[in-house]
Amino acid sequence: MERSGIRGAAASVRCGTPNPAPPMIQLHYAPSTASMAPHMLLEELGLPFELLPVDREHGGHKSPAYLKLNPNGLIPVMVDGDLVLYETAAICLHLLDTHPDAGLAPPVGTPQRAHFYKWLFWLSNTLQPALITYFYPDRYAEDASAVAQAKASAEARIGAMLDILDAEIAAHGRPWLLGDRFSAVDLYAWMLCRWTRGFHRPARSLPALGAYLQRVLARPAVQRALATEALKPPYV
Ligand SMILES: N[C@@H](CCC(=O)N[C@@H](CS)C(=O)NCC(=O)O)C(=O)O
Repeated sequence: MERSGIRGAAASVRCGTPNPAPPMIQLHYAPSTASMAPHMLLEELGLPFELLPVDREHGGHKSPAYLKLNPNGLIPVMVDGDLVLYETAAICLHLLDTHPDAGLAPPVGTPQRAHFYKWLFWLSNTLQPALITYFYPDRYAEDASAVAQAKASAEARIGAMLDILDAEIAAHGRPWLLGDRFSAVDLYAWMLCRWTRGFHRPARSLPALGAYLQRVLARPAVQRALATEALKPPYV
């Protein structure tokens, strides 16, 4: 599935010398999974890219061909020329590093950049694993009651993490997680908050966090990614 061949992938010729365009970035993805963050980021960056659907239903992410790209058998994987990269946060950082002028992360070496790292790591190594426990509790417990307990305890821990996000946004009173500057952590946070939409106390129900999620949702790049992934409301 080619998503954005429409945007400038053609080779150009100058003074008779072929000047082939660089290969298009490819993102191995499945709708509503962790591939959403790099997908939305690619849209924000306005880059040409190709989405390659992974057939999750039939274990496409565990196939020998996919395991060569990511031996963990997890989605997403990004291919950028010779670079094959897994881990969602690493993919986002690579896209930001290669497109510094887009301004989707604060400048390196600044306190704002340090907070950007803090949130990116917190989201990917604290909130995201707790969500994985919630969605796959049977991987963490054996019998039915222990599985139910693992799920309930994950939901409670995630609730406390959502409170931290809500408190941060309420405390600074600015539109985005870092304050006045929209950045890639907003996309990452939105993706993870979206996954709580079936919770007893979803992210959208928290006052400051709920309004923030609507601001991220309103971004045209986010809308384009949702449409491409054929997702249906409620989006968050
Ligand atoms: N740490 C990995 C986690 C990725 C991950 O958990 N992907 C999920 C989809 S959201 C997946 O592929 N799950 C399939 C499975 O666990 O078998 C990352 O951030 O890329």
